[in-house]
Amino acid sequence: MSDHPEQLKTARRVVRIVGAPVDLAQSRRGTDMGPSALRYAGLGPRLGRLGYAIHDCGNVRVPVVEEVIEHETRPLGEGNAYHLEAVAHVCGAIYEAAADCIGPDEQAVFLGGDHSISIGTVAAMGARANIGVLWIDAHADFNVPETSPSGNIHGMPVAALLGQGPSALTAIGTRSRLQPGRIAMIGLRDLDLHERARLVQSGIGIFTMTDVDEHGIGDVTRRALTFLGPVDRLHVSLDMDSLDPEIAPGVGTPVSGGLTYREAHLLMEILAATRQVSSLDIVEINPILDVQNRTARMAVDLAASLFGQRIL
Ligand SMILES: [Mn+2]
Repeated sequence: MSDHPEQLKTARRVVRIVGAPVDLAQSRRGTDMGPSALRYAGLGPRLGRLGYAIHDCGNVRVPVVEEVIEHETRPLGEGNAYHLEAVAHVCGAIYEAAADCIGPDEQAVFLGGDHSISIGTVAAMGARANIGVLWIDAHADFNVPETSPSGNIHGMPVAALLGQGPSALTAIGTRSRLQPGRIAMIGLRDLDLHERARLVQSGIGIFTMTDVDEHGIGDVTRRALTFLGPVDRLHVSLDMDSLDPEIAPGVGTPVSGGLTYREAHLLMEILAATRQVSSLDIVEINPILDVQNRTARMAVDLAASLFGQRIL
């Protein structure tokens, strides 16, 4: 695949990069190194070659877990959510950073970090436009503390964005509460028991790996866009565990049977063709578990496809 700078003939569009080195919301250490892995894999220059003006806003300040534990009075907040106070604080900081750093007509790439960061990123992008969210993930991330088997908040962001779960999380970005009909999930294949029951009744668009097998990723992606209906902008929340672990081994919660390399690129290309994509989260990369930064390099390839790189 070659880059096509001539695709963007109008004034150079701006892409802001915001890093959120968070590993507080899951139990395997290492996702805090995701922003470094993605920058090292050349994310900025790669998007720059597509004709964008790239500005890196740096990282949001995130405490390390040792620091959090030292000051924490209750590790399990509101029943069953580890490091709730610290995660809520960080998500609020991500929300503020997105609001401060990203101009009204600019695009953004948020570098996780575990998937809790999306509580801040989606709320921030939703505050400025009527957005549709594509949640590309092996998991639904739709737990609340009462249903979560682990108490890890990276399994709760979608619920929080819909106003369900601990008030510390649902308070972030309340001005722009997302509706379930504005979220479509693609790639699901591993749901917790009680989460599944909640999800079925939620009104969220659900497209599992079975749908991908049965209808193909092209059809599934178009159905997901139809489900979202008319929106001003699209936010893509890309959990790298949506991909098959064979091609993306550096994630904390790998599940076999994920999207292939070609499926993932076609998904991105179809979304790019809408010309509505305003923002992207790249989350759950764990460089400690990765093989020579393969997962971050894969993510950079996918980001390029989402931001308009095409074969022809
Ligand atoms: Mn996730």
